[in-house]
Amino acid sequence: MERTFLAIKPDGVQRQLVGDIIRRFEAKGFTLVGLKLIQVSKDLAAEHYGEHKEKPFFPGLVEFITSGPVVAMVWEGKGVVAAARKMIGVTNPLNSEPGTIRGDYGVDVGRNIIHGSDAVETAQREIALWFQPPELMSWTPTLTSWIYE
Ligand code: D4T
Repeated sequence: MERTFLAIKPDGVQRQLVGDIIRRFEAKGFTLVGLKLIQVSKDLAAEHYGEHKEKPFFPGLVEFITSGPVVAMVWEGKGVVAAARKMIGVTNPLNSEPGTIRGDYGVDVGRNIIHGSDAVETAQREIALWFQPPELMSWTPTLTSWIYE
């Protein structure tokens, strides 16, 4: 079963959106298999956002992501990587559709509330970066047969 990595950024935690965000993914039918509240180190932030190292917004991005608690999560389900990106919205919250997380709650690109892996391979890399294998649970919700045919 496919897995994705999601992280509620410090703005989402400060704005008390954790419960709402988790509720959306639970209600959709996806399964939570990893969850922790962490203070992100500069090293982890730089590694996670390595592809943006040369971008002008990189220092501010690292500063922001390390500025307070982050909720790191792994979610499992059919097509969860692409579905989560749709539920999150596009990078700039002002361009995100209402009904998406960023579309409902965000304004600025540097305060876009949540991260979601952009592809299955990226998800695998990010899950390995943020979680140790024993921190991930493999379990079958009793609702499964009401979500999958
Ligand atoms: P993340 O990776 O946080 O889920 O965001 P996206 O996948 O939607 O977007 P991204 O990788 O292009 O950007 C990573 C991160 O950088 C911030 N950012 C981005 C910023 O502060 N200023 C900018 O101009 C851009 C393009 C927001 C998300």
